Amino acid sequence: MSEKPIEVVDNGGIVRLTITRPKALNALNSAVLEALEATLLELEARDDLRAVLITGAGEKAFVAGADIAEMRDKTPEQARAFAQKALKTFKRLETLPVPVVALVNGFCLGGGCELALASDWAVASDNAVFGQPEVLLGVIPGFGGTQRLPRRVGPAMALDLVTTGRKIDAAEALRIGLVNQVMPQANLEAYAEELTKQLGGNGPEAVRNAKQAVHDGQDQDLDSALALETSLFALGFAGAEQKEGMNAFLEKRKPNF
Ligand code: CO8
Repeated sequence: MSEKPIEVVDNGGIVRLTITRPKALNALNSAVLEALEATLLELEARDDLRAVLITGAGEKAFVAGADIAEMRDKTPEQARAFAQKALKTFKRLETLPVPVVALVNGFCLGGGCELALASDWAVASDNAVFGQPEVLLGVIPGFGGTQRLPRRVGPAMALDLVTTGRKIDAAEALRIGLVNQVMPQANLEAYAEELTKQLGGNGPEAVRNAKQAVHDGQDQDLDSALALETSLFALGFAGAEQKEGMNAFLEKRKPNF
């Protein structure tokens, strides 16, 4: 591979990550996963990070899945290690303390769909194609699809997608809640960049706490999750953001976070 597997563009804490393997439709092989993890480790250590956009190079694919050529000859132990490598990396992405937007510019299949599911937002071109086609390869999703997909779209639709392996278009992905927004490819870049900038301009403490409440709350019973929300809500009153946000409202001006 001549290109760097992950291209990083940093615009004052608004970071764009591009998976750069267009000849293989950005399929996730070990090199890509390792580069993504190393990049996320660097991002985690920064205190000026405000938002992340993740996409795939080229106009055809976001990510067309885990690399089938690399997986074909794996033993069960090697397959487990490969899946664990991806799960660890996707978890890092999911738990970044800033909003993560997936810009889905084409095929978003298997591990690609699972990568979008580990992002907070997904915006897609109207020609994007989604699916968890692993059963058609004789396996099941291994990068979180059987767990994050039902959490996003509900168990009935998740079972449909993972057991049929059928592909769905962007309109259906929007209807079932897999993506937040769909638009023509020509408008997508500008929209996703603006959205990421806008999300990055919100108060970072409030955004971090909101993200944690939603993610951590989903795996708890309702009472525990509501208690978590109360703790994070109250925590907000300990920081400068709450004072600035509420003062700005009362003074009829924009807050400066
Ligand atoms: N892995 C490796 N190479 C790929 C992949 C992939 N997932 N997808 C596409 N490519 C390669 C093709 O082999 C081809 O390479 P070459 O030019 O050298 O022949 C190149 O990208 C272009 O692809 P196509 O010629 O196939 O392009 P088309 O426009 O004809 O078709 C498709 C596009 C429909 C996206 C087609 O490429 C396709 O079906 N790809 C595979 C989609 C898929 O099944 N994805 C799921 C993979 S499995 C997975 O992600 C689950 C992970 C579970 C983890 C388990 C841990 C071990």
